[in-house]
Amino acid sequence: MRRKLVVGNWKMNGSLASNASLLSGIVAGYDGSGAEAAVCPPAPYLAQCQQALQGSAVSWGAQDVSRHLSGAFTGEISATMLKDFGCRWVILGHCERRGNHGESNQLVADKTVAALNAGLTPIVCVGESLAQREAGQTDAHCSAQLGAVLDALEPEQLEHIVVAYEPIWAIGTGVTATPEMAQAVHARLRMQLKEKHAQHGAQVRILYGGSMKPDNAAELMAQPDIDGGLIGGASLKAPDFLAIIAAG
Ligand code: 3PY
Repeated sequence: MRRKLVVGNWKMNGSLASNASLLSGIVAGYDGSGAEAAVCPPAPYLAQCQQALQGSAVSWGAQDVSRHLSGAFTGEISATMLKDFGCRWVILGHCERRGNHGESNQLVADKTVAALNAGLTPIVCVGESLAQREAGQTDAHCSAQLGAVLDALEPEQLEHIVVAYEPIWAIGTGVTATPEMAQAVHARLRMQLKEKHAQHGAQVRILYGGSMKPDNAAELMAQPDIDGGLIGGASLKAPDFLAIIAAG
C-alpha cells in the first residue's frame, strides 16, 4: 500500500513574508491525515521552513544538491548541509535543471547516491519534451533517465527513492497530461522499477508533475500508478495546495 505524497516545488519563488503566510496557511489546514505533504523552498528559506514546520505534519526538502561531500565547489550545497536543516527530501533532475544547467543522467545519478548516503530521500524527476513525445520516444527517453539512476543503486535502495514523471511540455504551460497518458508512462516506469527489485519496485511512489491543480488532481491521483504529485505554481497558494493534498 503506497501512501499518496504531495510535494510543493516552490522553484525560485517566495520571500520571508510571503513564505510565512503560506506556511502558516498550510499548517493550519493540514492535520496529517490522508496524503503525506511536503514543501521544497529555495535553499535560503530552509531554516524558515524548519522553524515553521518542526512539530507539524508537513515535512520539507530542497530543490537540488551537490554530488560532492564538501570542498571547493563555490555555490553548491551538500546533502549533509541539507540534513542540518532538517530536510527529508531533495528534488533531483527537474527538467529546469537538466535544461538550464545541462544536468546529465549521470550527474543526476551521482546526486541521487549523494542524497541517499546522507539519509535524504531523492525525488528523481524524468520526463520527455514535446518533440520526443511526437517522435514516439517518450518511453525510451524516460527509461534512459531512470535507468541511469537505477544502475547506480543497490536493489534495496529502491525503498528510499521517489520518482516523479514530469512531461516537459506540461511544465509551466498550464497543459496537463491526461490521466490515461500519465498512467501509461507511470506503469512503464513501475515495470522498470520492478525489474530492478520486484518488491521494492512495487513500493516506490511515482508522482506526477506538470500543471497539477485542484481541478485535475483527484482524477490524476485516482490512476493506479500515480502516487501523488510534484506541484509547481499551485503549491504557492495554501488553499490550492491543501485542495490537492485533500484530493490525494
Ligand atoms: C510544475 O508543475 O510546473 C512543476 O515543474 C512541478 O515540479
